[in-house]
Amino acid sequence: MVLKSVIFDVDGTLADTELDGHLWAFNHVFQQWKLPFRWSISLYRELLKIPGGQERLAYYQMLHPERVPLSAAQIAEIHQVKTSLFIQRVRAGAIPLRIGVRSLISACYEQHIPVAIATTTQYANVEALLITHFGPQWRKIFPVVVAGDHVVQKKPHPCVYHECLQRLGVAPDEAVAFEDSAVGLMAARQAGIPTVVTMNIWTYHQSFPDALGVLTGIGTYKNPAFGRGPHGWGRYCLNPKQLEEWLTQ
Ligand code: XBP
Ligand code: MG
Repeated sequence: MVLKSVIFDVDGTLADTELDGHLWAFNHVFQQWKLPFRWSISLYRELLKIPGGQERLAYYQMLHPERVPLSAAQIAEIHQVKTSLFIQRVRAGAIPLRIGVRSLISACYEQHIPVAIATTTQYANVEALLITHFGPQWRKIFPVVVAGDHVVQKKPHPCVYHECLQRLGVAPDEAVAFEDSAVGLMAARQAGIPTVVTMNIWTYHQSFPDALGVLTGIGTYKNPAFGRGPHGWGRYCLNPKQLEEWLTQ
């Protein structure tokens, strides 16, 4: 099987955006709006089960209406402010790429393997992250970006991945997806795409059925990732050749 594309999830996969990005921005805007609560790390871990930041805040309001005396329009406004704070944070360089991401993406670009993005977050957040880390020419490296505000249904619905495959012009089994969460894995697998999970502090406890591999990251030669690939447990530094071998299992 030939590897014709690699599709990356963003939050938790391309970069650890949740703690120092989204959670920081949410608590910042709650303070600005003088709301009587902050989201702790343990609470946010629970709330992350709800895909979509705006949906997440609406869910929290449903649980605690007395704390969140806001209309749907105000929740949407808060989410917009959160997004602009997140973008400021990203542009200030506060959100690095995860280990191994840049080297894998560079290898794909050199080998003319298109890299796509399939994410629940807003397009503006993705654009800020890619401009910051790949410069103004980022669209040459990422010819396809499908974000949460481009689709009607967010993950675990597979439509971001269906849209990616359609724009890339590749079949599901000619691509490999990278995800960090069970929700994201479900979306990619429902689209039929072989998927590698690079888990993190928010998702290590989740189960990842039907994943091509479950690793601590993508890894580099100096800092290999650990986990389970198709051949079993080991240390890995994933590259396009390795992914193509995994596809032909
Ligand atoms: C993760 C999400 C997003 C982010 C917050 O997206 O569920 O909602 O947590 O971003 P993915 P927004 O892992 O698919 O990249 O507030 O823009 O939704
Ligand atoms: Mg994710």
